[in-house]
Amino acid sequence: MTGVARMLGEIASIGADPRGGYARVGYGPADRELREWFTGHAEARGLDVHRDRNGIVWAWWRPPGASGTAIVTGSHLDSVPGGGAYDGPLGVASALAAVDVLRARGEAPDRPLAIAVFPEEEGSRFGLACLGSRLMAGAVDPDRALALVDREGDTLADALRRDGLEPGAVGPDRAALDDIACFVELHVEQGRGLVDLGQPVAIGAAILGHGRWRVTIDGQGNHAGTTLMSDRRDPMVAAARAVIEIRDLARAIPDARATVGRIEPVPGGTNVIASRVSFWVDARHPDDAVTAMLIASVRDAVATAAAAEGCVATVHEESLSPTVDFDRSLRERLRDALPDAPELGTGAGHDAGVLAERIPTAMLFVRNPTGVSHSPEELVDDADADLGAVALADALGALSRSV
Ligand code: HGY
Ligand code: MN
Ligand code: MN
Repeated sequence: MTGVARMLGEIASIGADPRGGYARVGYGPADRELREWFTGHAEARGLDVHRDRNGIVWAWWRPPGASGTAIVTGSHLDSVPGGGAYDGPLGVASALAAVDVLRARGEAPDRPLAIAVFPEEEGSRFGLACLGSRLMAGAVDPDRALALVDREGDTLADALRRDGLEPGAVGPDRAALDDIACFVELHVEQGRGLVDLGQPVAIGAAILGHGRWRVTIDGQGNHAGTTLMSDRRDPMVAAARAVIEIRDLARAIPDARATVGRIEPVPGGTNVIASRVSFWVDARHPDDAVTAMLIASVRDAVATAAAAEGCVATVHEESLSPTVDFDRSLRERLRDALPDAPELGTGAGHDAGVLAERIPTAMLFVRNPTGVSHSPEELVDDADADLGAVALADALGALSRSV
């Protein structure tokens, strides 16, 4: 028993979503509680904990004599609305457990080892996925990030200030990146690959390129009872038409995915024809050129659907991440350390994908018996959680000796 299940049990009641699952948005109260939980565990292990100017929490293990650039592991603690218990927290708890496993073996890394907890990985609050790692890696303009607005009208700058951080200090952290030899993130598998392979742990091969676009359709708000059908310019109808068309466009492209999981009418009254409808498109494909082509078709489909209802549409890109192939030599080292682990790609984005642009990164995936994620049904069996933590310890131990 590595204690991963017990640690996850300790946070099971934090940030519960009344609709099921969790709603742990970045820089919010649940996030703070989870950070305190992590800090307590890290400090109980004698790790040196600090939070950097981008809101990333670092817990350092610097054994006597350890030198050189660091081996870093970790993940995130925030969730999507209605998210599962493992997406993010499994990687953080497994990192703590991996330190315990190495110590129980009497192994101390030859290099400094850190556990990093990245804020707002899901982008559920400010719309930009992997916000903390993007700020660190210089993958988002700090001023653009600070101006991002959540559903309550708070900017990221407001949230940072309220969370004890200085908005003007966020931005690329070249010194921190230069101090890292490699980053290995353990994550619940968000699919059925390992179930089908009958294996508990996989090595990450690649991350599907993905982006998010906000579609806004403006029409004429009016009374549901006094407005004849022939006199309407209803953005809800245009949006409904567009959503079906977007689904059909993605269906027609092998390996493409397009999802509309969020739609917001204004004002949203039962007896009111909406004046505006916004919805968000999440589109993904292994080939970035195909993703670009898909979203160009989406723009056309949205314009056509809007025009058919006498409405006007705009499409705004909120985030775009290229397909990432994880570092080949790092994957080779992981294969040496974990010879039984298959290699799997993933359609889910991760901080490791953002950091891969700046430092060697890799991932480990742990079997999810339901294959479901971003849902309360996401699951990892306790025995597989232990196997994942031991695999992470094996990997970190090997990397601290060979990188
Ligand atoms: O959306 C994703 O792919 C990731 O879970 N943030
Ligand atoms: Mn996720
Ligand atoms: Mn995740």
